Amino acid sequence: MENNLDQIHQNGLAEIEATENSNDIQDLAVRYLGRKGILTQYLRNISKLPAEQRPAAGKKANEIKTILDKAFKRAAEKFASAGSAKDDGIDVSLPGRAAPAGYLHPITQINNQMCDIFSSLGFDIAEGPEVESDYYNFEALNFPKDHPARDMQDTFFVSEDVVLRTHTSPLQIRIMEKHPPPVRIVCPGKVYRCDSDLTHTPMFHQVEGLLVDENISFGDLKGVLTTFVHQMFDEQTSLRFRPSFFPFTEPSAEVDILCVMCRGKGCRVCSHTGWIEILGSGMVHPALYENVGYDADRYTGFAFGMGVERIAMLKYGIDDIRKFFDNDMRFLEQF
Ligand code: 2NL
Repeated sequence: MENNLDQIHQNGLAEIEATENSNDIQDLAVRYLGRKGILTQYLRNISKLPAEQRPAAGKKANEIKTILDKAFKRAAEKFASAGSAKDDGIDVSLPGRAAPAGYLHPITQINNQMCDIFSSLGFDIAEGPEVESDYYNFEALNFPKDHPARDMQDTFFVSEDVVLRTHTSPLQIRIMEKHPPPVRIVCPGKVYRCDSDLTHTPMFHQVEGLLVDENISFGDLKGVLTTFVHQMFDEQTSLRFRPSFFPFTEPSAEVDILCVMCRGKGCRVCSHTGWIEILGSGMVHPALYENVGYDADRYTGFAFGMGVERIAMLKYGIDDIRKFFDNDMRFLEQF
C-alpha cells in the first residue's frame, strides 16, 4: 500500500505535466481527487489497514493530496492565463462575430426623406414643445370656441388651458411671432389626438410647412406640393387639388394622389374613388397674421400638413398603423 501511494504521487504529477488544456486538467483532477477518485479511494481504504499503520499512511496520503491539489491549481492557472489556441476548444484566431448594427425606424426614415425634400426647396427645419397652451394650439389658429377639436373627446388636456399639441402648427405661430417675413419652415414632430383604430394612434407624427412672403400665390402652393409628391412617390404620380376647409387657411385644398394600389380603377384602399388623400393645405387665413402682428395687406403665404405614418403606409402598402408601434423586429427589419 505504501508503494501504491508513491505511485499515485508520481503518476499524478506526470499526468498533470502531460495535460494540454484546462479541460484535461479538470478531468484529471476528478480522476484523482473526485468522489470516486484514485486518491480519495485510497484514503477511504486506510481504515482497512492494521491499526499501527493507519496514522502514517493517513498522514502521507493527505500530504500527497495537498501536493496534487496545488499542482492541479497551478496548471489550471497556467492554461487560463496563457489563453492558448488549443484552450477549451476555442480558436482565438477565428474572426469575431459582428454585433448587429442598428438602423432607423421606418417612420424616422420617411420623416427624414420628407424633411430632405423640403430642405432642398429652401425650407428650414424647426422643432418645438409637445405640451402647448390652448392659445397656441387653437386660439391663435382661428379655431372657433365651439370647434369639436377643442373637446375632451378629441384632445388630451393636461389642464383647462394646457393640451398635448394636436398638430405642429402652434410652433409655426411661435416662429411667426418672433420672426418677420419671409418665413420658410417645415415643422416635423409628434402630435396627439384621442383616437385609436386601424388608421389612427393616439400619438402620430406630422410634418407641417409654412411659407409667408410678398406675392405668394396658390400657384406657389401647387408648385411646391407637386414637386414634393413627385419626389416622395414617383415623377409620374398624378395628383389633384380638391377644395376643403380648415379654420387656419382660406381657401383650403386637400391633395389626392392617384391610388397606388389600383392606379385609379377603384379598389377597397381608395374607397372605389381611384384617389387617395395624402395632405391638407391652403393659403394662410388673414386672421392668423393679425394674431402674430404681420401686415395682412402686404404678406400672403401658404401652409400644409400631413401625417408621416399615413405617407409611410401608402408608400409601403401597410394596412394597420399599429404595426409601426408594436416593435416586432420581423416587421421593422423589412425597411
Ligand atoms: C392635415 C391638414 C394642414 C396647415 C395644416 C397651417 C399652419 C399655420 C397656418 C396655416 Cl401656422 N396652416 N397648417 C394648413 C392646412 C392643412 O393640415 O390634414 N394634416 C394632417
